[in-house]
Amino acid sequence: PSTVYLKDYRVPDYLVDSTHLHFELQPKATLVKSQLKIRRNPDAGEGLPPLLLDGVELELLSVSIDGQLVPASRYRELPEGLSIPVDKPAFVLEIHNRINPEDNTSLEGLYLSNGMYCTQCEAEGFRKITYYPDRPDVMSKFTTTIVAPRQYPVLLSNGNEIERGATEDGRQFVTWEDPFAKPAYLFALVGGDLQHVEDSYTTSSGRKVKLQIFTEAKNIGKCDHAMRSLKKAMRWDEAVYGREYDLDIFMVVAVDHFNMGAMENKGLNIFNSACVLASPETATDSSFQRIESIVGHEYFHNWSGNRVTCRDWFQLSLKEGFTVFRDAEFSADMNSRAVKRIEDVSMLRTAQFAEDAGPMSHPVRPDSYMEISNFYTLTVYEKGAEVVRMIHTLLGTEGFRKGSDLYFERHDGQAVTCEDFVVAMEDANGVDLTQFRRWYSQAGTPVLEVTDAYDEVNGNYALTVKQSCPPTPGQEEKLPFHIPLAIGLLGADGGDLPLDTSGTRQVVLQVTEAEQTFNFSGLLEKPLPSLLRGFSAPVKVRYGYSTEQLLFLMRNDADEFNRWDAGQRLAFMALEQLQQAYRREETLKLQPQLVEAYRSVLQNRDLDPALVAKMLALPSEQTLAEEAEKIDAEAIIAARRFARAALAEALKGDLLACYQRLHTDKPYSPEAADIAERSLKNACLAYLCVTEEDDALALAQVQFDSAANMTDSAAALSALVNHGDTASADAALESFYQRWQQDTQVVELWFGLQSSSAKRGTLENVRALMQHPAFELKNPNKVRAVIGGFANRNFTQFHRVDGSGFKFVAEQTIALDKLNPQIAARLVLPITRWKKYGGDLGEKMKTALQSVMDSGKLSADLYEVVSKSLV
Ligand code: HT7
Ligand code: ZN
Repeated sequence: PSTVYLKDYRVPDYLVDSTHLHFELQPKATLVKSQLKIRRNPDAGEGLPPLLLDGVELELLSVSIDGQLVPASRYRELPEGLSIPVDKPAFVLEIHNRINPEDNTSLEGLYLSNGMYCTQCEAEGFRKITYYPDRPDVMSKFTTTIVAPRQYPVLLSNGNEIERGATEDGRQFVTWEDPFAKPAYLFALVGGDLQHVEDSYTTSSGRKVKLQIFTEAKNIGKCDHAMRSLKKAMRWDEAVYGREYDLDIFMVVAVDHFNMGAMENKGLNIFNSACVLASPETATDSSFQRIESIVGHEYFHNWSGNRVTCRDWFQLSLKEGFTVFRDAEFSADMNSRAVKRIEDVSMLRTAQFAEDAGPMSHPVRPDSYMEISNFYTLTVYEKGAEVVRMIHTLLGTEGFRKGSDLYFERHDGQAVTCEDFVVAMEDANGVDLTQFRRWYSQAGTPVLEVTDAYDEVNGNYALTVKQSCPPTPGQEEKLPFHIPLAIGLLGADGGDLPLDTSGTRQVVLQVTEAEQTFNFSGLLEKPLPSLLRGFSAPVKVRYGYSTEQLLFLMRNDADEFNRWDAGQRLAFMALEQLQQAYRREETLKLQPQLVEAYRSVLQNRDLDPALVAKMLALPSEQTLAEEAEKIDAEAIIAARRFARAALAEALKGDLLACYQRLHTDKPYSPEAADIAERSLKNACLAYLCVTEEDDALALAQVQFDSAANMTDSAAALSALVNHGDTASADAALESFYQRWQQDTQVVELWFGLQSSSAKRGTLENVRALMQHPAFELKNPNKVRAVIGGFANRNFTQFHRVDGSGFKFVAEQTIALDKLNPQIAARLVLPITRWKKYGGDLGEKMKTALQSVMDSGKLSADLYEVVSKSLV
C-alpha cells in the first residue's frame, strides 16, 4: 500500500454540482446508476486533465458523457478507479455499475445487516458503491432514488422525501432530495422491513422538525431514551452554540453490524444498535449514558462536520475533536461534570497516552497515512477534543463562542482545515495562537516537572515548570507547547489562598517556555499547589507530593477532579510499593493511610455518590501499565489484586453499611442522581464480594435474583462470575442467558462479562465462547465483546506467561482480516506494544505480531499497523 502525505494536497481537478443516484436493490447484484454534473474546477489550473474517479470492487457496466456511450477503449479501469479523458469543461457523466451487498463483510459501502440494506461511507466507503471523486472537498447536491421489492417497505436516504410510487414490475420506489451540498462520505441509504417511533421538535425559530428512529420490530420498545437524548441535544446546541437544525426531518436507524459507534450522515444518522437501543430492563446505566453522548455527538456533527466539513482526511480532528468536545460538554451539563471529566481523563490517560507513546503515535493532525481508517484514533478524537478544550480555557466561554460563531459563519458550506478553525478563534478574539498550533503538529504526551520554593521572609512563592516531550516516530525533537496550566494554592485550612490583590483563587498559567517560573507574592504561609485543575491540558505532571499532602488534597481541594486525582496518585504510590515488594518476594502490606483515606471517602455523605464510586476505584491494570517504564504484568496483577483484597477486608463494615443504605426498592430512573447511587452501591457490592465471604456473595445472589433493571442485574452477575464458587457462577450465567438470549445487546453484555473476567475468561473459555451459536465473526460487536474483551479488558489472562493470549489475538486477527480489515487492524493493537514489555513476554508478543506479518497478503489496514509496529 502507498502512503498519502498532507504536503501533497491539491485541490480537485473537477467539481460535481449535482449527483443523481438510482439504486435497484438486490442482495447479490444491486444496480447503481449515477448521473453527475461535472465541471472543471477554476482553481485547479489550465487544461483538461483526465477525470480520475475512485472505485473499488465495482463491476462497471457503462460510461456515458452527455448521453453518448463512451466506448471501453476510451477510458481506463485502474486498480482502484477509473480514468476518463475529458474534452470539454462541463458535461454530464453517467455511469452504471453493479455491486454485491450480501458478500460485503467489510461493512464499508452498501451491505446487508440482518436482511437490512445499509451504507457506511466515511471515510472512503462511497467508492465501494460507485465511481466518484470520493474526497471530502468535492461537495455536491444529491438526489437518490431507491427501487426495491416490497419486502423492503422502508427506503431511506438523505434529505426530504420528494416522490414515491410503484414500478411496472411491482416493486416500489422512493426518491429523496438533499438540499445541502455534501461530500460523498455523508451519503446514506437504508432499505428494510423496519418500524419506527416518531416525535417532533420545534426549533427556537419555530420550525417543526419530524424526528424518527427506525429499528427492527422487536426493538421498537428500546428507542425512547435515544429520542429523549436527541431532543435534549437539539435544545443544548441552540442554547450553547446558537445552532439550529436545518432540515424538516431527522432520522436515526439502528443496525446490528457496524464498524464504529454511529455515523452522522446528513439527516439520516446510522447507529450501531448497541449505541442507540436501551430499556431499563436490558441496558445498564453506562449504556444509557453512552447513548446520550453518542446521540448528541452525531447530532452535533450536523454543524461541526456537515455544514462545515473537512478539506481532506488529515483534518479529521477538525470535526471529530471539536464534536467530542461538544458532546463531552453536553454530557457534563446533563450529568455530573466532575464524574464525566474523570471518566474521560481516565480513558485518555490509559489508552490515548499509550497510543501517543506507541508505534502508531501521530499528531492530532497526522502528516501521512496508508489507510485513513487507522486514524480514527483516540489521538484524533480524544486528544483532539482536549486541544479544543484548551482553546476554550484560553479564550473563556464567551471568547470561545465568538470564535465558533465566526467559524460557522465564515465557513458554512465549505470544506476546511484545522488551521481555519484556529484562525477563526484568533480573529474573533484578537489573540495569537501561533505557538498553540504545535498541539496539532507534534505527537507525544508532554511531561511537566514542577518544583516550588517559598520564601517566608517576603511571602514569595515560586513555581517552576519544566516541559519536555518524548520522541515519537519521525519526530525526535519537540518545540515547547503552549500549555494552559490551571492551578490553585491551598492554605493550611484547606481553602484556596488569594493569588493576587483582587482575590482570585484559581489561575491559568500560560506555560510556553521549556522552563519557566511563576511568582506569587503576599502569601503568609507556604501553600500546597493543586496542579492541572480539571485536567486543563493533556499532559503528565510530576511533582514530589508526599503521602500527607495527597491526603490533604483528597480531603480539601476545591477542584473535585483534583480530589479524585490526589486519591489516584496516592493509590498509584501504594501500588508501586506493592509491586516492588512483590518483585523482592517480601510480604505485601497496604499503606494504612490509603485504607483510612478510602474509609473517609466512603463515609462522606456530602460528596456526590458517583464521585465516591470513582474515588474508591484503584487505577486499572492498564493505567498502571501505561505509567510504568517497562511493564511487569505479573507484579501489576499481584499488587492490584492484593490492594483490592486488603481494602475490601479492612472496609467491609463501611461497604456493607453503604450498600444497605443505597439498596432500596426505588423504581428505576436513568436520571443522574439515581445513576450515581447505583454506581456507588454496585461498587460496594463488587468490593464486598472480593472478600469471597458467603454473606457478601449471598447479597450478590439476592440482587441477581431480584433485580428489576439491567444495571443491578449485570453488577450482581459480574460479582458472581468474578468471585465465589464456579457452580454459582455457572448457574447465574446460564439463567441469565436463558432469560435474555433473544436480546442481541444483552447477549453482547453476557459475552463481555465472561471474556473480560480474570477468573472466568481463560483462553479455553474464550475459545468456547467463539463456538457459541450467538457468536459471529462477521459481527464487530461480537468480536469486540469476546475477543476484544479478552485482549483489552482481561489483563490477567491476556498476559499469561506462556504467550498463548498473544498468539490467540494474532490468529484471530489473521482470520478477521479476510472479512473485515478495519476491525482486524483494531484487534491487533494490543499486541503491537511489545517494546514496552521487558524480557520474555515482550519477545513472545513480538513473535505473535510477526506471525501476522508472515501470514500472507494482508489488507492495507492491517499491513500499516503491523509493519509500523515491527520497526
Ligand atoms: N464520523 C463517524 C466515523 C465513522 C467511521 C469511520 C471509519 C469506519 C467506520 C465508521 N463509522 C463511523 C463516527 C463519528 O465520529 O461520529
Ligand atoms: Zn464524530
